[in-house]
Amino acid sequence: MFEGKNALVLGVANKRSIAWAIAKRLSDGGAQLAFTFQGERIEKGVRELAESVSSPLVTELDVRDDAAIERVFGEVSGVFDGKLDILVHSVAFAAAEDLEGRFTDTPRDRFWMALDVSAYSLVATARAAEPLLAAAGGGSIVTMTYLGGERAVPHYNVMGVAKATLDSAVQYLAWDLGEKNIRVNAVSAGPVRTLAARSIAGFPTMESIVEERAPLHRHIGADDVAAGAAYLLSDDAKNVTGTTLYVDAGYHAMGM
Ligand code: 0WE
Repeated sequence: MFEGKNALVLGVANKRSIAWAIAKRLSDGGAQLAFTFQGERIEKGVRELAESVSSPLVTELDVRDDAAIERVFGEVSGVFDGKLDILVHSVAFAAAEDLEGRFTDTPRDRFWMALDVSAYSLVATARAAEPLLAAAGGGSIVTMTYLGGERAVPHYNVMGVAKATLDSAVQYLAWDLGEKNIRVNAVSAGPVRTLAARSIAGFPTMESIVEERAPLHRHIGADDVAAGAAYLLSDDAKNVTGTTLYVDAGYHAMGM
C-alpha cells in the first residue's frame, strides 16, 4: 500500500506511541521512514525502533524552534531526494499541572506553550513539508486530535483548547495545500494507553467510562488508531481532506 513512499513521523516516544503504531503500519506497507524525537531521555529508544525498520534518518526536533524545523526538513530532503509523500504529526504537550484542577487557572505562558507545541507545530511543519510534498506530486498529512477539543472533558483543559485550534488548522491547511494535491486530515482517537496517558490521574476511570458508554463497548488500541491513520495516508483516501476520522469505538456519537 505504501511501496515507494517516503514518510516523516513526528512524535514517537516509545513502542507504545500512537506514532510508532502508524510508523509500523507504513513500514509494513513498504514505506521508507524518517523520525524525529524530542529530548535525550527517549533518544536511545527511538533510535532502536527506527533501526528495526531500517530508517535512514532519526533526528531531534523541538517543534517550538523554527530553525530546528528548517534543519530537519533539509535533512529529510537529503535522505529522500527532495520528495516526501507522508507527514505524520503525533505531537502534543501541556504542563502536567494544567491537566488537573481548573482550566480557569491556566496561566498565560503555559496556555501559549500548550498551543505552540500541540497546534502551531502542525502549521509550521506543514509549511516546511509543503515543497517536498509538492515535489512528490502531492501527499498526505495526518495529525492526532481528541474529542476534548469539541466538548469539555474534565481535566483535559488547555489541551482541549489546543485541539480545537488544531482541528481548525486542519481545515485551513486543507484549503491552502489542496491546490498542490496535499491532503490534511485528523484522527480523533479514544483514550489509548501511551506514555502520555500513563501519567494522567484518572485514566483508568476514563477508559472504563468509554467502555461502558461507547456503542462498541471496548478499549481503543494504538493499532486501531494506526489503521485509521493508514487509510487517510493511503491513496484510497485521495478525495478525503479537511476531515476528522473518529477511532473511538463510537463514543463521540453518544449524548449520554
Ligand atoms: O492528548 C492527550 C494527552 C496529551 C498530553 C499528555 C500529557 C501527560 C504528561 C499532553 N501533555 C501531557 N503532559 C504531561 O506532562 N490525550 C487525548 C490523552 C488524554 O489526556 C487527558 C485526557 C485524555 C483522554 C488528560 C485529562 C483528561 C483526559
